[in-house]
Amino acid sequence: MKNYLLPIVCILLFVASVAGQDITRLEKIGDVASVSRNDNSVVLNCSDNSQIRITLLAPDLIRVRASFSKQLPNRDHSWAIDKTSWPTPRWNIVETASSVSIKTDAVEVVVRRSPLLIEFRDAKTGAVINADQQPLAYDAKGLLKSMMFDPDVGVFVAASKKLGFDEHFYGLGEKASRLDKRRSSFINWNSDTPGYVEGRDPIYQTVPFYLGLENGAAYGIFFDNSFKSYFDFGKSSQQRVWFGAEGGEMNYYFFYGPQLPKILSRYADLTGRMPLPPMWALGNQQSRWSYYPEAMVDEVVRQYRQRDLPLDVVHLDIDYMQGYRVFTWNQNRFPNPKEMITRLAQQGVKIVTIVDPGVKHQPTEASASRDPLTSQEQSYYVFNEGIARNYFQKRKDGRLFVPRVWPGESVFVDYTLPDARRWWGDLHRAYTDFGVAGIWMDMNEPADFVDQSGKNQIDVVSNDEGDNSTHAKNRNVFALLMARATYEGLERLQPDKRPYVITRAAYAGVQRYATMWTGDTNSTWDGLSLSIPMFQSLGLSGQPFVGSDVGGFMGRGNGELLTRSYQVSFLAPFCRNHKTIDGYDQEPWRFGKHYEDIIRKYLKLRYELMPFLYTTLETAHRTGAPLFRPLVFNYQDDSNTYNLDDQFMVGDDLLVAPILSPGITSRLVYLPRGPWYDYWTNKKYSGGTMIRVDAPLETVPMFVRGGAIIPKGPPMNFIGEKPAAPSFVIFPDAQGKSQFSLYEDDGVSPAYKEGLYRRTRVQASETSQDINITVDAPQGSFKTPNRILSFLISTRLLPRQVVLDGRTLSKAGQDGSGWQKSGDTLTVRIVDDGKPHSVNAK
Ligand code: MIG
Repeated sequence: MKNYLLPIVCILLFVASVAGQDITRLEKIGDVASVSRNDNSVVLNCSDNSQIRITLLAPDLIRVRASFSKQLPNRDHSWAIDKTSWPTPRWNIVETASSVSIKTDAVEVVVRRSPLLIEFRDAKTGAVINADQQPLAYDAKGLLKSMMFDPDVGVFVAASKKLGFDEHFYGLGEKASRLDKRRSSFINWNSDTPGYVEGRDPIYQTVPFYLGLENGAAYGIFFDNSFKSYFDFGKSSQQRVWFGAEGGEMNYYFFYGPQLPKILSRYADLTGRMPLPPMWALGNQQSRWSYYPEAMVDEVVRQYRQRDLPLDVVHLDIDYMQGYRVFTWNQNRFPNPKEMITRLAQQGVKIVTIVDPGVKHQPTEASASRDPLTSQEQSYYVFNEGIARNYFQKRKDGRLFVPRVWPGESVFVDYTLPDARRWWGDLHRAYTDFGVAGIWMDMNEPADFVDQSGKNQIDVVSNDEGDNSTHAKNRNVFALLMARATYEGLERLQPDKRPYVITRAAYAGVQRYATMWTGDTNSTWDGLSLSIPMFQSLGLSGQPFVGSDVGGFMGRGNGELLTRSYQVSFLAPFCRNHKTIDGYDQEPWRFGKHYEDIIRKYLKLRYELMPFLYTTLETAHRTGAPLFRPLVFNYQDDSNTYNLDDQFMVGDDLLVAPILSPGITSRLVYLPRGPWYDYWTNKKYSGGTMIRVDAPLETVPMFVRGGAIIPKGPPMNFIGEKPAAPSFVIFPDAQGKSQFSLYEDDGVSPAYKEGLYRRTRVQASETSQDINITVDAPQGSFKTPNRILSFLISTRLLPRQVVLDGRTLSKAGQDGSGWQKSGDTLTVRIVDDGKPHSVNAK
């Protein structure tokens, strides 16, 4: 019962506080009094001494920064921004008596002088994309002070935009809400919210970035402000969208598409790209709070292997440590981590350890051994070092800040200090020395058992690049900086390996350092259903590597729920079954063979689709396009997709419509313009319509886009078990054409950044007379050993001959090449020697 009441109370409190914020009563910025310009920006000096700087970063990226009743400060710092210097785009400015027009090749910013209203238009068509509903405003009279987290620190700032009659809203990071955020409002204040349900807000992360879509044209707004922030998409008023924060600057970036992928790509330019994690991060993962001792870990792995279930990673939750002391190991439970990890490695299994920010508060004079296996009961090296170096957070009055978390009384590192970040990163040798492969960061909202609202931390000071600011500003970036410390530490400790970091809390930009999971979900059908819009929204907010505890974290699941849950997560980037300490066991076999057999089918399919998933992951790294995405990302001209969040796409080519309630064995599926092919039966649909399909427990409805070529690999128990030998399954579009560019690299090292990858474009075209397949010369310097590439196409054609590079291909060549027609499927095998090839079958 407890679990249910808490969220309800919170929702009520939340509704009350937002209603209390009538932003129309705030002081509006003055009129434009004068205009000055420099190389890439325009400064509007206002009648009330306020200033607005409009900076043209790219044709489609405009920054708006304002200060109220004072000059813009020189200090301009953000933890989120990755790229600060941009080549000046072509632009011009035209001033009239009533307005100022600033125009790039893509966007025209029209500023009305009085009242000061900013409008963004499409530079080519003149169409208004986004317009102020009232001038930028601030709380000059302190009207909102009573509801603010720290009224002594900030002044509320707000921007308001006209709400389009048919405008849809996406993004905003991790929110327990549906895909389209229209007529909803949200707060950003990183919070530990176990057992959250739909509507609970805020939860763990803050990504103050949203997308608007109306009349087929999309834009984005990133309000880069780490204070407690508010977004209202037409909830408090039908006229208005507004966003604001309890301090800091009015500072936002406007992105113009009109296509969503272009906005996501620009957002990745600005806030950074997700580096490629190791390929095995896409492998199946298993966790539990907590697996110990060592023999238990061995047993889990043994079960996996014996049951022929693929597995790449086992996670160790907080009980591997000595009394929850981070960077230590409990010697009774894990007497020899290195030996255990080596043993598991022989079975293809990697270990990821959890790390919390709370360092046990353990003042002692004695010096402690830095050996993470030596008892730290008398004296704890992490605490001692952090104290000696003055890296822990303090209150304003100079006292050490002592929150309570898992170790009991604890301290937190001031991650805004570069030296402290370096120290924290280097501490991870306690794991990497033993072969730990990745770090799972928890509790970094930061949670504090004394008081989860943050009040206990209100006067905690962070260095913040010399700003010495307090919690009101720093809470939401705490996890981002912890992730940075961890990622950079792993990079230094293991320069030849890609870091793998998972985080619970975050701020915008976190994708540069960490992947994420959605925290403490419920083992319920509602929880499962909610995971889809959450993954989709995260993907639209610059975080492409996402996942949820498969089966749900809290409560008691069942075989059907677990199976359906795998039918969602088998294509999520992060696929990890995890369960709370007192929850019912839910490893894939726990509900009996019937369910286990179905789960096995999906885990195996995930591994077979690995070449496709990995290629899609690399696309996300390079372009910001998420793997797990809503249909609107690819079909934004199709209004049927605008609030579709019970089905999803993976990359451009797979569409999945999972079952999200018990006892259901068929469902409606919307297929956008086609053709589409049923993955299981190959049945062809023309698309642009709703279909009903069967979905017995063993089948998740899944479709392939006509025009795709899906690369598949051999079945594997773990990533890298077998050499890649891609087989390409061809799904022609309406013109009979299809194509794919397969991405490959060594899967583990950062050498891909230096061009050590291989990109192989394959194309196919089918007519009633013949089939042509081409393999282009690969790009990149990664070499694969000679191997067989297979092409599979379902076709009526019964070829009399197949020609490879102008020569007849025998049915079974000695080098493994050949072709065959069996049933409807034509299979052609060619030797991949890294050269271009062409095949004609007729
Ligand atoms: O206060 O480490 O979300 O995955 O198992 C709970 C114990 C702390 C919360 C994480 C969960 C993890 C648990 N942690």
